[in-house]
Amino acid sequence: MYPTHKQIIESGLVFESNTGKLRGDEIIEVSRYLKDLKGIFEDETKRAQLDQESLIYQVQMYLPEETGAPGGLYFGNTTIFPGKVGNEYFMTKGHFHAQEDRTEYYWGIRGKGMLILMDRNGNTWAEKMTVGSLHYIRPHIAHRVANVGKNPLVFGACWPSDAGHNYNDISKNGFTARLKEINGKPQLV
Ligand code: M6P
Ligand code: ZN
Repeated sequence: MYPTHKQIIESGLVFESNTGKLRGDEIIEVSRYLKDLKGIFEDETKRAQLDQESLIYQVQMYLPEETGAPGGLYFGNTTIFPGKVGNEYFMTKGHFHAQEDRTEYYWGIRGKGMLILMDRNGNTWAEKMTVGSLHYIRPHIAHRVANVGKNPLVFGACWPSDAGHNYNDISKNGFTARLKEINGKPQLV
């Protein structure tokens, strides 16, 4: 698996900087449909009435170390399609890290979004995500991203291989504010 001394090789991995797409043999892809997002949006009745096969977001991931291994870095991207459930924008499930002090970088590649952040005291705020914006997610901060534009939103992510995902707290209690379109613009309410 390791190259020999003085060998020059290709990495075998490509990150397309304009689209954010990852290419390589070991890239994993996950698709989230509306049917996978039960309880994520405020208006669950509305979510259940919409086409359950609608693709809401897709994730590409490169996970070169074993899950939970200390010291490794995972790399990925997420594409969120434009749309809303009622007046709440399409968004990721959102999570704390299972090892809560683990951090993460997100960066905007395409489209317009909002990175919604929440601390353990229940304060929720958001950072505007645009092409080229860079976001550092601090320890103990839950994070989710919403697409607030008319085109697909693509963002990159890099996180520690021992971070893990804690979805339970979010599926139980949600974030303490929701990002909705009010008078034509995104607002946390
Ligand atoms: C980013 C990273 C991934 C995460 C994905 C989707 O690419 O943070 O770890 O899985 O976004 O977010 P979520 O898991 O909250 O649906
Ligand atoms: Zn994360």
